[in-house]
Amino acid sequence: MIGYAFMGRAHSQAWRSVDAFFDLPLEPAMVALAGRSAEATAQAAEKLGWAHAETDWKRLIDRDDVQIIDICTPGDSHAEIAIAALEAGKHVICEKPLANTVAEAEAMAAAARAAAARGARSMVAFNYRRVPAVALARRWVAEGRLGEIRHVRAQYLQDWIVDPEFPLVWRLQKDKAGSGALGDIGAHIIDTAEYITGERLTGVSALTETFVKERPLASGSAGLSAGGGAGRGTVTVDDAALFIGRLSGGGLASFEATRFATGRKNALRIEVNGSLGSLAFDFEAMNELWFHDHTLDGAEAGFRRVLATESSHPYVGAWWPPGHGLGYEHSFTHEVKDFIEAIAAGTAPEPSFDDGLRVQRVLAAVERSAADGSRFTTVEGS
Ligand code: SOE
Repeated sequence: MIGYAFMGRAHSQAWRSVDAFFDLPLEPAMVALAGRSAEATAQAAEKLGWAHAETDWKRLIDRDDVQIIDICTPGDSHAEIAIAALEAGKHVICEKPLANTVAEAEAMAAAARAAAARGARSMVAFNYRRVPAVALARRWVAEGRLGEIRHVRAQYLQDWIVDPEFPLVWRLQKDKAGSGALGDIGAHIIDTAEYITGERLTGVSALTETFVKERPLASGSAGLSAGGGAGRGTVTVDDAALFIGRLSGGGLASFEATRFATGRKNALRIEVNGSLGSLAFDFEAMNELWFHDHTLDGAEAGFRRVLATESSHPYVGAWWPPGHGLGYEHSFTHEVKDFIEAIAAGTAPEPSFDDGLRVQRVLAAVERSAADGSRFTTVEGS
């Protein structure tokens, strides 16, 4: 694994737990962790359960006892690492978004297709697909229980940078992260909407905004973009992105990705309205899926709460009895479980790098639309 911050910790928890809860055809070994600082990486390897620590990620690719490369770094290094690993015949799981640009994502997807021909598997870590309630929503839509999809209403609401004195961390720097809320959390709702509906976004119209233009430099940041006063730097990414879109099945969709929804901590919300019914999910109540069956008599219909904790629900049978619930970390365990099974079966894991490339193209379309602004119609007298 490369990187040991938030995503590295979540992935380590997944690699540590997956074999204890699922019957796998292959047992993962946590061989080596790569990071930039020798001391910090050694400490992280010890704490997170990795046998060795390396300060050069290329060494992981050279090791014969490493068959999988797990990329948990900021987006500016995804392409270089993934392409090198795939060309060396390693299986690759890469954090989202796939890359910082469409060009990088295209190169990664091409390398993944070439590597697949040689038996090397690859996956993008859009973990919310593996929340049982989200996978259940996908199952019900695929079974036709919603009928024709008319609307998707998706939000991903956070508030961790509402304080203007929150420092200029890498997620707020375009050269590291590629974009702001759009690529970080907007990518999740794009993938989740396409996963649940099985449809594709064919066009978008967008607005983006950066509310806080400069922030204190993060500790240890050197030579950041100027523009701020002493010890301050310019924010080079969006704080919020709102966009509407057309779905390939003819429906309409709306998306809101923001880090300024004061009071909302990690509220990935999606509602799907179909001709036969609707689904609604909120990650802040991640074990619940709300379902309205429009085929019932109006006198008794309405949204009802399904607790997605039955053993018949996706993934849940490996864990606890009904009603005990799962958490954020379980979605990562589920994704490495599916990845290992695909490797063993010689099948293509989902979401693929091509799926990740499709999300990257939607992100780029949103940025083009927001930059263009030509369709934004001002209100007379405003
Ligand atoms: C920050 O917005 C973040 O950590 C995202 O990068 C993750 O993908 C998401 O799961 C939680 O929020």
